[in-house]
Amino acid sequence: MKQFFSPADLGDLHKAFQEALEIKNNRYSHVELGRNKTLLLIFFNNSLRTRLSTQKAAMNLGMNVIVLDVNQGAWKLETQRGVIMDGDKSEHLLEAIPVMGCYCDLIGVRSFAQFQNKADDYSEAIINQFIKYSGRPVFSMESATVHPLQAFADYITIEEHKTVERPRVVLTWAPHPKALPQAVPNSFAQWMVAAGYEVVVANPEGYDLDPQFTAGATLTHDQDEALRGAHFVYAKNWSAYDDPNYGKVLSKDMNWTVSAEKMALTDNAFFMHCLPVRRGMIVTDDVIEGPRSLVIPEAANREISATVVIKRMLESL
Ligand code: AN0
Ligand code: CP
Repeated sequence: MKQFFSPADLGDLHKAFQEALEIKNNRYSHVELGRNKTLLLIFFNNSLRTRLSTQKAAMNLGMNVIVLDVNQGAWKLETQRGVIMDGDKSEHLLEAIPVMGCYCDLIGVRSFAQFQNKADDYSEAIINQFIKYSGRPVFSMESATVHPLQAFADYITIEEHKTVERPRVVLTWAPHPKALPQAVPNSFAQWMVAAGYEVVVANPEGYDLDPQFTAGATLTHDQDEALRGAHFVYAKNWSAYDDPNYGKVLSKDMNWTVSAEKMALTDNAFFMHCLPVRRGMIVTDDVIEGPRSLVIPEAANREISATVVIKRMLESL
């Protein structure tokens, strides 16, 4: 595997789940695979889970790991070509990327949508430059439009907890004070459809996601209707995708907060969220702390999804 963005990169998802279970059972079983190999993790944005779980995954595989927080200690990077660099940016991404590629065998990149130019964001302009100019296999650690390590961990978590063959999995928008990317919901919808589940996406008007990611899901603006009969409820905020409001916050409607009353509409559903989560906005304390909350198992499975992905990349070096 040379790159990791979508479920198609993993091939058969059920096989990937079996591989994940084997790794979870013995996470050091491939500790020789990464000997004398180096993983470089580049963060343009903050992270707790991705930073820790991806480092741990690489250590499970015997790799060396270098972590670079681009905005803390590195030179400020220009990302646009053709500009006169007379401002505060000392180095261009087009030199920085091949230099970084010299020091490692694999690269993970976190670079959120910038909400300045939708075409740049949706063409994954930043991470595609890493693919083009680093000479190394590259995986997304949440790039502009996708968060596949999260969606793979969520898929593993649902397979572990489902009690029916084809669960009803509901992705619901919930309110948040700041503009957030569409990457997590895009990938979640895409992976859950690929897994063959009954997928419902519920959001207020104006918050419809890019149809390329929701194809195969049922779309609704009625959260209560979506929640009826749900086996898994996945809450997430995202900003508007449609023009002319791309990247904007259009609503903070607290009627969309996932509460015990909302969960009572479901078929005793599990509650899921990728974290970090804002309590009282996205979800109430009782729901996230309750016995049906899977937020910690999801986070734990980030180590497992990352181990499978890095293992597959090492195998194809
Ligand atoms: C980010 C997002 O919504 O994409 C990261 C989630 C994994 N969340 C925040 O910035 C709060
Ligand atoms: N879920 C997730 O990716 O969290 P971080 O932003 O903390 O890495």
